Amino acid sequence: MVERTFVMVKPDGVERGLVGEILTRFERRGLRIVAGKFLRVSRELAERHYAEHREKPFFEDLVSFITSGPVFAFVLEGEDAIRVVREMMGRTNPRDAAPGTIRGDYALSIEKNLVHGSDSRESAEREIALWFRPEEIVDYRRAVDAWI
Ligand code: IDP
Repeated sequence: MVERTFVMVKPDGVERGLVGEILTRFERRGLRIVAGKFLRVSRELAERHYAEHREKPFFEDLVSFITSGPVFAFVLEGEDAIRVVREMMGRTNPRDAAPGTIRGDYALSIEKNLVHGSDSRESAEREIALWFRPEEIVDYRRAVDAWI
Protein backbone atom coordinates (compact mmCIF):
# COMPACT_ATOMS: atom_id res chain seq x y z
CA MET A 1 0.00 0.00 0.00
CA VAL A 2 1.55 3.29 -1.10
CA GLU A 3 1.40 5.80 1.76
CA ARG A 4 2.57 9.31 2.51
CA THR A 5 4.13 10.27 5.81
CA PHE A 6 5.25 13.52 7.39
CA VAL A 7 8.90 13.66 8.48
CA MET A 8 10.90 16.45 10.10
CA VAL A 9 14.58 16.88 10.86
CA LYS A 10 14.41 18.68 14.20
CA PRO A 11 16.60 21.68 15.16
CA ASP A 12 19.37 19.44 16.54
CA GLY A 13 19.63 17.66 13.18
CA VAL A 14 19.92 20.96 11.33
CA GLU A 15 22.49 22.34 13.82
CA ARG A 16 24.54 19.16 13.55
CA GLY A 17 24.51 19.19 9.75
CA LEU A 18 22.64 15.90 9.50
CA VAL A 19 19.82 16.94 7.13
CA GLY A 20 21.52 15.42 4.08
CA GLU A 21 22.49 12.24 5.90
CA ILE A 22 18.94 11.68 7.16
CA LEU A 23 17.32 12.43 3.79
CA THR A 24 19.82 10.19 2.03
CA ARG A 25 18.91 7.22 4.21
CA PHE A 26 15.24 7.55 3.27
CA GLU A 27 16.00 8.11 -0.42
CA ARG A 28 18.32 5.12 -0.57
CA ARG A 29 15.67 2.95 1.02
CA GLY A 30 13.43 3.80 -1.93
CA LEU A 31 11.11 6.45 -0.51
CA ARG A 32 10.22 9.42 -2.73
CA ILE A 33 10.38 13.01 -1.49
CA VAL A 34 7.08 14.58 -2.58
CA ALA A 35 7.29 17.82 -0.57
CA GLY A 36 9.86 19.69 1.49
CA LYS A 37 10.49 23.00 3.23
CA PHE A 38 13.04 24.61 5.50
CA LEU A 39 11.50 26.84 8.14
CA ARG A 40 11.54 28.19 11.63
CA VAL A 41 8.48 26.76 13.39
CA SER A 42 6.04 29.18 15.02
CA ARG A 43 4.79 28.52 18.52
CA GLU A 44 1.29 28.07 17.13
CA LEU A 45 2.38 25.42 14.61
CA ALA A 46 4.47 23.62 17.25
CA GLU A 47 1.55 23.50 19.68
CA ARG A 48 -0.81 22.20 17.01
CA HIS A 49 1.71 19.63 15.79
CA TYR A 50 2.28 18.27 19.30
CA ALA A 51 -1.35 18.79 20.48
CA GLU A 52 -1.61 15.17 21.69
CA HIS A 53 1.17 15.90 24.23
CA ARG A 54 -0.42 19.08 25.62
CA GLU A 55 -0.98 17.58 29.07
CA LYS A 56 2.45 15.94 29.35
CA PRO A 57 5.06 17.39 31.71
CA PHE A 58 7.57 17.75 28.86
CA PHE A 59 5.18 19.68 26.55
CA GLU A 60 6.63 23.14 27.26
CA ASP A 61 10.22 21.93 26.74
CA LEU A 62 9.18 20.14 23.56
CA VAL A 63 7.58 23.27 22.08
CA SER A 64 10.54 25.49 23.10
CA PHE A 65 12.97 23.05 21.55
CA ILE A 66 11.15 22.65 18.24
CA THR A 67 10.85 26.43 17.88
CA SER A 68 14.48 27.06 18.92
CA GLY A 69 15.95 26.84 15.43
CA PRO A 70 15.07 25.90 11.86
CA VAL A 71 13.78 22.48 10.88
CA PHE A 72 13.57 20.64 7.58
CA ALA A 73 10.06 19.30 7.07
CA PHE A 74 9.19 16.91 4.27
CA VAL A 75 6.74 14.33 3.02
CA LEU A 76 7.87 10.88 1.91
CA GLU A 77 5.88 8.48 -0.23
CA GLY A 78 6.29 4.77 -0.74
CA GLU A 79 5.07 1.29 0.14
CA ASP A 80 4.21 1.20 3.87
CA ALA A 81 6.03 4.53 4.22
CA ILE A 82 4.64 5.26 7.70
CA ARG A 83 5.91 2.06 9.32
CA VAL A 84 9.15 2.00 7.32
CA VAL A 85 10.07 5.54 8.40
CA ARG A 86 9.23 4.80 12.06
CA GLU A 87 11.48 1.74 11.96
CA MET A 88 14.30 3.66 10.34
CA MET A 89 14.02 6.39 13.01
CA GLY A 90 14.34 3.98 15.94
CA ARG A 91 12.77 4.15 19.42
CA THR A 92 11.80 7.56 20.84
CA ASN A 93 14.54 7.36 23.48
CA PRO A 94 17.73 7.09 21.42
CA ARG A 95 19.36 5.10 24.23
CA ASP A 96 16.85 2.33 23.44
CA ALA A 97 17.12 2.72 19.68
CA ALA A 98 18.78 -0.08 17.74
CA PRO A 99 22.08 0.54 15.96
CA GLY A 100 21.37 1.08 12.28
CA THR A 101 18.45 3.37 13.04
CA ILE A 102 18.85 7.15 12.78
CA ARG A 103 18.42 7.72 16.51
CA GLY A 104 20.44 4.62 17.34
CA ASP A 105 23.35 5.81 15.24
CA TYR A 106 23.37 9.54 15.98
CA ALA A 107 21.54 10.47 19.18
CA LEU A 108 21.51 10.00 22.96
CA SER A 109 18.97 12.54 24.23
CA ILE A 110 15.19 11.89 24.27
CA GLU A 111 14.59 15.56 23.55
CA LYS A 112 17.30 15.96 20.93
CA ASN A 113 16.36 12.81 19.03
CA LEU A 114 16.87 14.35 15.59
CA VAL A 115 13.80 13.31 13.71
CA HIS A 116 10.01 13.15 13.76
CA GLY A 117 7.86 10.78 11.69
CA SER A 118 4.08 10.30 11.73
CA ASP A 119 3.06 7.32 13.86
CA SER A 120 -0.18 6.28 12.10
CA ARG A 121 -2.27 6.82 9.00
CA GLU A 122 -4.41 9.35 10.91
CA SER A 123 -1.38 11.30 12.21
CA ALA A 124 0.19 11.33 8.75
CA GLU A 125 -2.94 12.80 7.21
CA ARG A 126 -3.30 15.39 9.97
CA GLU A 127 0.38 16.39 9.97
CA ILE A 128 0.72 16.63 6.18
CA ALA A 129 -2.34 18.91 6.08
CA LEU A 130 -0.96 20.97 8.96
CA TRP A 131 2.48 21.55 7.42
CA PHE A 132 1.78 21.65 3.67
CA ARG A 133 -0.80 23.12 1.33
CA PRO A 134 -2.08 20.61 -1.25
CA GLU A 135 -0.26 22.41 -4.08
CA GLU A 136 3.07 22.01 -2.26
CA ILE A 137 2.86 18.22 -2.66
CA VAL A 138 4.11 16.92 -5.97
CA ASP A 139 2.72 13.78 -7.57
CA TYR A 140 5.35 12.05 -9.72
CA ARG A 141 7.15 8.77 -10.30
CA ARG A 142 10.87 8.24 -10.76
CA ALA A 143 12.27 5.87 -13.38
CA VAL A 144 14.04 4.02 -10.55
CA ASP A 145 10.75 3.28 -8.77
CA ALA A 146 10.24 0.32 -11.10
CA TRP A 147 13.34 -1.25 -9.51
CA ILE A 148 12.46 -0.69 -5.86
P1 IDP B 1 8.08 10.02 18.68
O1 IDP B 1 8.76 11.31 18.27
O2 IDP B 1 9.04 8.85 18.70
O3 IDP B 1 6.81 9.77 17.90
P2 IDP B 1 6.35 10.87 20.89
O4 IDP B 1 5.94 9.97 22.02
O5 IDP B 1 5.32 11.25 19.88
O6 IDP B 1 7.62 10.19 20.21
O7 IDP B 1 6.95 12.19 21.55
C1 IDP B 1 7.21 13.32 20.76
C2 IDP B 1 8.56 13.86 21.14
O8 IDP B 1 8.49 14.33 22.47
C3 IDP B 1 9.68 12.83 21.14
O9 IDP B 1 10.29 12.69 19.88
C4 IDP B 1 10.64 13.40 22.16
O10 IDP B 1 11.53 14.35 21.57
C5 IDP B 1 9.73 14.11 23.14
N1 IDP B 1 9.50 13.27 24.32
C6 IDP B 1 8.77 12.13 24.39
N2 IDP B 1 8.77 11.64 25.63
C7 IDP B 1 9.53 12.48 26.38
C8 IDP B 1 9.90 12.52 27.77
O11 IDP B 1 9.54 11.64 28.57
N3 IDP B 1 10.70 13.57 28.14
C9 IDP B 1 11.11 14.54 27.26
N4 IDP B 1 10.77 14.54 25.96
C10 IDP B 1 9.99 13.52 25.52
